[in-house]
Amino acid sequence: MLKNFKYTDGLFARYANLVCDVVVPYQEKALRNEIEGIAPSFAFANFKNAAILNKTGKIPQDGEHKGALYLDSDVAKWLEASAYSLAVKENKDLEKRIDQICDLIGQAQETDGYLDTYYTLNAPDKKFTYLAMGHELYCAGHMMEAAVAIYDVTGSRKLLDVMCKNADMLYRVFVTEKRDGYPGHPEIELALLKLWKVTQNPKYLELAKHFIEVRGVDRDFFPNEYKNNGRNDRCNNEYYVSHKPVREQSDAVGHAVRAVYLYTGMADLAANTEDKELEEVCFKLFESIEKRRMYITGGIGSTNQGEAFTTDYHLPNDTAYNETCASIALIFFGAKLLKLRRQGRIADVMERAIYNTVLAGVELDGKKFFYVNPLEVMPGVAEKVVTHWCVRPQRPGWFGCACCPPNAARLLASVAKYGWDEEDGVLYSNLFMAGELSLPSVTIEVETTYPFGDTVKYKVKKGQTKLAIHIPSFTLKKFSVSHKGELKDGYYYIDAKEGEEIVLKLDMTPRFNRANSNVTSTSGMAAVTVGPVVYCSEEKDNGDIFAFSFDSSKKLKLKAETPAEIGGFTSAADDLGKIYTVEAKGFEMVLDNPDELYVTDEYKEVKKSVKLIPYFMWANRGLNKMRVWMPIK
Ligand code: FUB
Ligand code: ZN
Repeated sequence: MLKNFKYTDGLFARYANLVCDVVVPYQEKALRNEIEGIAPSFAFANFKNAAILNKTGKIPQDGEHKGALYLDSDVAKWLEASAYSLAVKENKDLEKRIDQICDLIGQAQETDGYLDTYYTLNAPDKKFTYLAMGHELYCAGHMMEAAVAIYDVTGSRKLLDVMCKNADMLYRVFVTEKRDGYPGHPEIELALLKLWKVTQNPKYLELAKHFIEVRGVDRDFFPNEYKNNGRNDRCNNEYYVSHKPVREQSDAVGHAVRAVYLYTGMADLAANTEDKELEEVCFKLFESIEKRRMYITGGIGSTNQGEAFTTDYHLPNDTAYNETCASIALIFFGAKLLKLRRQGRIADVMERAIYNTVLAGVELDGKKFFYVNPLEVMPGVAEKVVTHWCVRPQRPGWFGCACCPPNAARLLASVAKYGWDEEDGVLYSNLFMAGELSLPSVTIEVETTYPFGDTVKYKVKKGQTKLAIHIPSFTLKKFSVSHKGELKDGYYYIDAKEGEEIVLKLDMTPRFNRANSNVTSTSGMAAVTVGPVVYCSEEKDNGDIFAFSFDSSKKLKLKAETPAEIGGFTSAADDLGKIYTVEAKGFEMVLDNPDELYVTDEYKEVKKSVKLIPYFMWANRGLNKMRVWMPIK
């Protein structure tokens, strides 16, 4: 759907253009270590040095691998984002550079197909001996994804051939020669399935299935690797999502990105092999996330300890980890689940993740990024106190472990892939986006300012189709469609014919949300949403937000404003146009003597209104207190 869809305007067009014009060039410079004042990256340097070693037999002076051992994956994700950006906007220079980088990657590949600059440069005799943390298969997976993206968008097979050679080598090692083990960081499973789809080589499907099926069967595998690699600490199989064979898993546990990349591969495998048992497992895992382990913002992974899921309903706001990559993974997982069952609740979760955590992961100027996405921030505590050290109150320009920035780039450049789907003559509209979709069967133009507007218009310019429109759950009780159709599992099915205009009206009333009482961190609190967008209160607009309580008897008021009208945003926010803000009424507690720590009667409650802005726009106006959930009376 990527090449078939052309954005016109609106939020996703804004981000797709931002990725093309700012994010991709900025990240290329960051990866080339050309930006001063941000965490250095040696990602391209490592490929260059591996290529020199392959050519000359010698590592150049000072040419050993530097940086995190999975740095190759940053280049891969950036390449994937760049390829998608070419589908949004033609860019001959970038296309040429992508091609040159593919040459470099080919030169860094060893003759047998092995590709991983860390092991090639620093530990050639240790290949595949530390799958738990070695990340060779993770990096290979990301590079396979990049190869498929470049092939899809440009038709170039250069990197695809490199990665097929790599996959052939992996097939030989793990299937033909039966080497034990499976990836410590899942990713290659979903990537091999992509590679299989474009090449139709059955070995890639078989290898993906192999890695999925052997996971967690030998539970001593990673503990033994720890010992063999001189590690004396306990190996936590849950962290690696290898605590049980995948078919026995039912709760989302462990490192959130590892877990959800794995589930994505499992769901895709289930869909392509009609494996009902695996499908059932995937839905149990999804339900564990959707019903018990996900933040209102679509963030997942409650703790920084192991960047992991914790336990049911444990969703603390100020120490939330919510890695940007984990929410991106949730969108990938959702897209595969939708192939199995067309249920609107899956698209609801995708909306939560994208409109809140994923967008919050990128500064409005496209040059700074969040890795961790808390729902409450007190600048004096964040980053300082040991329990909050990973909570950044402002987005940095780069990270030593920079997995999230290029991941956000590849997602935001390819939202159309998740927004649309076509199967058995039905065109699914999963996410609303303004633009024109041209398929052999039908051309449809969509007009909308969603999520800052209540109307979505589908104009059938050519052809006809059965159109299934996702009706988000927030509006299921109140929506209208200009055409007669059938509502089933959160999708509205219509026969859309040439020349017709289908008008969908949604209920964008601002609402208070309450969490299940098992979520102790939000007890007595409410969060405001308008459609899929979660709102937050910032000190910049409202002063001491920690002294404020909502008045539940007062209606929330919706306003359409530009960032300039709200105030304090840089010009980078101007192209957002009119967004919704919410005015909420309530009370502010004012102590008679603010020097006191505790008081009984010596305080007043004064009436106060606060302005709420979309959560994804927080931390764009300097250091600032922020809160999503606030007490309600
Ligand atoms: O291990 C590679 C990446 O780094 C993971 O996906 C992230 O969670 C971060 O740990
Ligand atoms: Zn990340």
